[in-house]
Amino acid sequence: MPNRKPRIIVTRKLPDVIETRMMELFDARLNLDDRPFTQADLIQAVKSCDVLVPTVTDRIDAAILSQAAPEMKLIASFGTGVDHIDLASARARGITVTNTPGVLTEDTADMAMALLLAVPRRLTEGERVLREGGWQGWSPSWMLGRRIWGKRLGIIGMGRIGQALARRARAFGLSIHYHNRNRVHESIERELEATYWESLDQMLARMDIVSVNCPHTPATYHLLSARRLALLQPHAYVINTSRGEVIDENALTRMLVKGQIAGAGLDVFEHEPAVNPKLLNLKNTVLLPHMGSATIEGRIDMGEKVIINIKTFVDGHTPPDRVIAGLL
Ligand code: 8YV
Repeated sequence: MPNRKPRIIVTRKLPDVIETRMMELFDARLNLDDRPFTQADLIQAVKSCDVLVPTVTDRIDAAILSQAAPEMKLIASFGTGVDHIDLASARARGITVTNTPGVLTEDTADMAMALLLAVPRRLTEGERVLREGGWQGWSPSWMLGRRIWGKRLGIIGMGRIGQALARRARAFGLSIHYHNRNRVHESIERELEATYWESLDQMLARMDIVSVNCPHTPATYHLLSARRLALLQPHAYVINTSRGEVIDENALTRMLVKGQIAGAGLDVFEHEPAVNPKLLNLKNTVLLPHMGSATIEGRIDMGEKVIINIKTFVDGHTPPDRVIAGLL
């Protein structure tokens, strides 16, 4: 790193306290009006900085990385998922990538739990009827949802967020099932009374609610494919707070339209910010605009992690949240 303050470019508006600290520590170029960067803006940025701080809304692909200045040696991403960054190209160009894991676990698990409650209990549907003046008064047979207590929850991806969701779900009387690349430690299984399913197909066929909590990687793209979604029981619900790409959104939508599954709670979509228009008209869906980690505390914690990652890197150490190390 050069013998001057590192030049960092931050692509989106971050909490004031984070931006102030960044200005003190670094030669920081901020995005105060929060206008998303275009591809041309990103190319301009990688040509002129030492460190890029992107978010999930910036697609850092090979074409952009090929324009990076030789000094640009770190992408300190603001967020946990790194599927918006071409990691192989970054590594090959000697660019290290860091993320911000851990600090948004509880917030995201809260959102998954909120969706898990909201869809079967028809929360947003009831609220909409009331606001639109359509409530005729209480009735024993109206607005009936499905009970949460006693149902089977299948968690796909038993990492930090999956486990945090499992803890919440247990308190609501759900039994915990999971599928993961690797079986988690038996002490965790014991604590959560969690049943491991090596076969995702077999788990899907037996769950009442399925929650996606794995990252989007080449291996998990459309993990819930049309074929797998068809294994779900007609009364099953699907929750996704991870990445839209893990589910074949068109196939899911078709099944929801035809009533082949009971409902879905989605905080993420395959082509954000676009949402399959057919989903918008469905009553049995709760749709949120990628709000899983959207708390003030979470955003500040994420910003602090970005700062620590940059600081340790420019000081010549291994950053705590290194996803990949540049090869050169
Ligand atoms: C963040 C997320 O808001 O961290 C992640 O992976 O999905 C979000 O909760 C976003 O990624 C910030 O870049």
